Amino acid sequence: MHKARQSVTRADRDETRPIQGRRSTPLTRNRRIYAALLVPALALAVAACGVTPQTTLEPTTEAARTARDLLMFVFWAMVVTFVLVEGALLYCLIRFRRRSGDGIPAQTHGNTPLEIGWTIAPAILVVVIVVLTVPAIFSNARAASPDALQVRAIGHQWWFEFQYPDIGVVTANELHLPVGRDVEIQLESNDVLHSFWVPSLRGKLDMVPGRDNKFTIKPEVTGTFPGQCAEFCGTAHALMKFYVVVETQAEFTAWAETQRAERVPPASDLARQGEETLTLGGCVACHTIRGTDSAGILGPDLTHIGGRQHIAAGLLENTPENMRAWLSDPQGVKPGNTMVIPELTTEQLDALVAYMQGLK
Ligand code: HEC
Ligand SMILES: [Cu+2]
Repeated sequence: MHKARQSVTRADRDETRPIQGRRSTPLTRNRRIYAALLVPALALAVAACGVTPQTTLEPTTEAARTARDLLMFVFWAMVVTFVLVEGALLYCLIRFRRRSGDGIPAQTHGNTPLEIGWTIAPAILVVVIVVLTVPAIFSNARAASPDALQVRAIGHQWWFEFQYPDIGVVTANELHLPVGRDVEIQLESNDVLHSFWVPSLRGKLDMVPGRDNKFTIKPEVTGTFPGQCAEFCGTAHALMKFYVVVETQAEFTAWAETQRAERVPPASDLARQGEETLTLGGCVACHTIRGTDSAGILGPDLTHIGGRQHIAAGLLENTPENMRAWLSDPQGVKPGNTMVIPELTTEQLDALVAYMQGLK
């Protein structure tokens, strides 16, 4: 059985040999050059985008710094190991290469000091990594201070719900936090596995249905930090993003005050028409807009959607054009998402867009 398989492989290899041996034509050579250039070009493009990049290398909290420092230690240890090992290899290849006239070299078997050396050296390195990692794990898992702000973050296919039980706020896809205060985030899921990840604030942690996962974040600088679901959760997983807005205590208090209130009543006839369309368009079945008949819980709370920077879980900036695009064709904008609505007329779209923008 084993033998048979081997002979097949050898036959295959023989067949492909003439093809592999062919000289590369100018065309394939050019292609290879393009392919080689593509990698740095892509890296540049990736590096160029994003004002506050979604990267673990720019930590803004103690927890994120601890993780970055560990990463850098392991990285440099790896670089040194690589250079030493590859250097030794290259040295041996060149220094001891076969020269013309050389006979068969002296045959040796094993070298006890060398073997002990290259077993102990990596073992020491691993021990050092463990000694650095264990305290980092404990410090990252520290309990929140008793006055910590409590947040429930709930993963839905494919958006994030945020509840602040102590201050009576419910919102989605944009988590506001005050700077300089412990926040205890309780991670939950409404359906499947998700993962909460804001690289500049701390490492990821899974949102597991029926399981009580939580961690503490203490934001140190104000700003807007991008986050992303980091556990494959279905069709629109890659488009399940969110933002964390870290602001001063005063800004946070004002924001929370606005969020607690019922919706701002429509300020124009067009917007009033928009509110009436909530029933015709079926929005009431899935969305809550406090102060109206809309009390659905399948989609994000829209009571203050007009004040959010993005829509569709961080996918689009919240502009009238994008809101219109979203309401005209939610499946086209975010394939697979669970918002299904009847086709709306131009008048209904105008009215709904005006209404949504007014829900500050
Ligand atoms: C079948 C349930 C359902 C219906 C009906 C529905 N929606 Fe949605 N809606 C959702 C879900 C689920 C999302 C989240 C989509 C995502 O990002 O994956 C959503 C997202 C949105 C968002 C973006 C919210 C955010 O924070 O990103 C807006 C705005 C919105 N819906 C408006 C409407 C309007 C207006 C109607 C009525 C014309 C409507 N929806 C009808 C389920 C629904
Ligand atoms: Cu996901």
